[in-house]
Amino acid sequence: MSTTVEEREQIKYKPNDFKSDQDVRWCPGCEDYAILKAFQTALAEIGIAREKHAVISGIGCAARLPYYMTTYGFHTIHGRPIPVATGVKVANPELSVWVMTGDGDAISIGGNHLIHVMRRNVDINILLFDNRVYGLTKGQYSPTSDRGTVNKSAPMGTIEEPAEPLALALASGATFVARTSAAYVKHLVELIVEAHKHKGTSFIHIYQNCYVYNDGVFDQFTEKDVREDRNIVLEHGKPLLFGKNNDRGLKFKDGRIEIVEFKSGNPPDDITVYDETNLSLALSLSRLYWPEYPVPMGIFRRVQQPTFEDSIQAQIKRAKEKLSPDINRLLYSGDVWEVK
Ligand SMILES: Cc1ncc(C[n+]2csc(CCOP(=O)(O)OP(=O)(O)O)c2C)c(N)n1
Ligand code: SF4
Repeated sequence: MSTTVEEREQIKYKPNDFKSDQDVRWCPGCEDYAILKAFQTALAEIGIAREKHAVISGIGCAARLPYYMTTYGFHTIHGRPIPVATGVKVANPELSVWVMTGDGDAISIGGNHLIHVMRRNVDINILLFDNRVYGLTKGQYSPTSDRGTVNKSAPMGTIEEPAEPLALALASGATFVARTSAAYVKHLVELIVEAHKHKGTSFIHIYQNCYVYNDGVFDQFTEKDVREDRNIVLEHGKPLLFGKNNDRGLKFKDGRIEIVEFKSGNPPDDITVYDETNLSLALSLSRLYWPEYPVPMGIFRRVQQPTFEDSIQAQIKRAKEKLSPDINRLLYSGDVWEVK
């Protein structure tokens, strides 16, 4: 018996309801599996009908993800998932639109689109799988690779400063910006659910281990025994504290971040309280990195602004009311001539 969308919306989904019949083709040990699992878990929690989601990707290992979902999906071309997703959202604002992209796809060839989607505030959700390497094409360095990375495409080490995706997103005007690691699945699920709730472009930067071509690049701060000392979790309205022994915090003063050490459990009053609407604070935190600083995770920025598709719909409505559309009048207006 067939069911209506409304009836299906009442169904309580389980993560496996979002699993397609396709064989997952990532290498054994790849953290893309963890992101897929987190995404399926989050969509089950979000609970809207499967056909109300569209998952769009470019090309790369990360970009295979739409095949593994029982939602709508489109595996497009390298670097172009964002323009396609923008078109999908503008044409059908009812859809929840997701972009699955790698650091090559989003920051190299697709970097321009990333800037402009954020500036426009299209209500789509972008998950950046950052493994700091081109996985699909067998291990060339990417724009997020650390300076000095040695691999087949840089046998003597890269000589470039890496791009910082979060700083790029913040500077481009993104209204929801977050970071986590594929090693923190529960946190990733929470961020995906929050991204879905946000109206406007949501950007989640995910550190993702490529087991084959760049294994262990994030281990220094994501391994279980060091996490608490080498990460700091940002929470709106809460002081910036970290450390297994609850004995360190961050102070934001005169545009700079300072680490403050204190007696366990006794933070001084001048530890900065996180404010997800403070752009300068978010930008300063986006540049912190281990070993000088703990690596920040969580929601860096969340603000409400008009979305691109709402503004388009409003403008179409105003134009219709004001201009009483007439296609013939349009075609024969201005510089029109007949070729005989
Ligand atoms: C126009 C174009 N240029 C280059 C390529 C080759 N290519 C395919 S995937 C890729 C990079 C993949 O890296 P990333 O986006 O970081 O994803 P990952 O495979 O690491 O998940 C490149 C350069 C292509 N398919 N199309
Ligand atoms: S090449 Fe790397 S990113 Fe691609 S599937 Fe294999 S482990 Fe994952």
